[in-house]
Amino acid sequence: MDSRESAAFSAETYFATQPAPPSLDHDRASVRDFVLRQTDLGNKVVLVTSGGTTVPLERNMVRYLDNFSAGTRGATSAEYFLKAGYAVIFMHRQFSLQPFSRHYSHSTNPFLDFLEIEHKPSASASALTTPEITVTPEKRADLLSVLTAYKTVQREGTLLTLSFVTVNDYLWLLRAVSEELSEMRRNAMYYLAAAVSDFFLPRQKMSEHKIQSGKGSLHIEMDQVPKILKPMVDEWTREGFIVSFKLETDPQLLLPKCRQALKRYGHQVVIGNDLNRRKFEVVFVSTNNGTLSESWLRLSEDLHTREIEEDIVDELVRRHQAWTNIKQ
Ligand code: 9Z3
Repeated sequence: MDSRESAAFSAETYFATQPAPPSLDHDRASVRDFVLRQTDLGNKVVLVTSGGTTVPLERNMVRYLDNFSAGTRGATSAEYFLKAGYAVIFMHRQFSLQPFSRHYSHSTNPFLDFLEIEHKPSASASALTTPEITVTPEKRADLLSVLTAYKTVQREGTLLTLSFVTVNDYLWLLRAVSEELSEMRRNAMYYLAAAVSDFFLPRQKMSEHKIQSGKGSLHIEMDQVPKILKPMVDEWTREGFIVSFKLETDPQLLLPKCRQALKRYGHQVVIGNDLNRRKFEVVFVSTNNGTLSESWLRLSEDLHTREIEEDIVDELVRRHQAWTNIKQ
């Protein structure tokens, strides 16, 4: 696909021409209530975005382009933020991994595989035995720890889950959530781990029905998705602590692209990750009194049972604390 000729939409033009998702008002209201409640409780709030966005090619969608992301980074980080005492707005791609349930993903650790059926003898000797469900002994400790954390979060009401599918859903929802969360000023953090499409097909150019295959090869010209971090920093978030992720596959490009993003948008941290090394190595790029600072965070070989998100979140909680201590 050739990106040289694609038009650049400003955020303003984007929102003036592309339709809002039907659930937007409902989602905005739930964020407003959540923010009010967390403010009363004195909790800091982090918005975690997670999973990839899609770009539909037809209005009655049969085909779409997708951005790679299982949602591991976002779901895992959300758990560590909750553990650190934050309330979390978890904005994720529908059906991607979620905090807590991610441990029992259907493909890697299907929960049916660690449940057992036990036949307990019934009170009367003549009656049939009653089947009961139990957990395989070697899985009990892990399940108990995940379940305890999950139930605590449910009881305390510190997790709000919202979902998106298309890049259009994502952009509208991100703006609405940011505007609501900006009420918390410096007590809000924005952790943008979702993998967001760079190109999209505006509604006005989309075919109404399924694109037919009879005409040979398919040529689609896509427009550029507006650089949403700009209005996010300048207009929507009012002093919030903003962390974006940069994903590259060419290691030579990673640091230059992180620096460029930080310079262009002026937010607090860019975390760079290489697609193939992202589970054990990331780089934090930020500015310190106007000077660029870069620090690598790596899991050592012997710590492969540890999750790198634990260290990422520790570092961000520390930096966010320093950020909230700055008096304006
Ligand atoms: C990331 O870089 C995430 O860390 C991953 C996580 C998508 C690599 P998984 O969910 O993967 O654990 O499988 N997210 C940001 C990707 C992105 O689209 N960044 C934009 C860019 O690189 C800037 S916002 O241009």
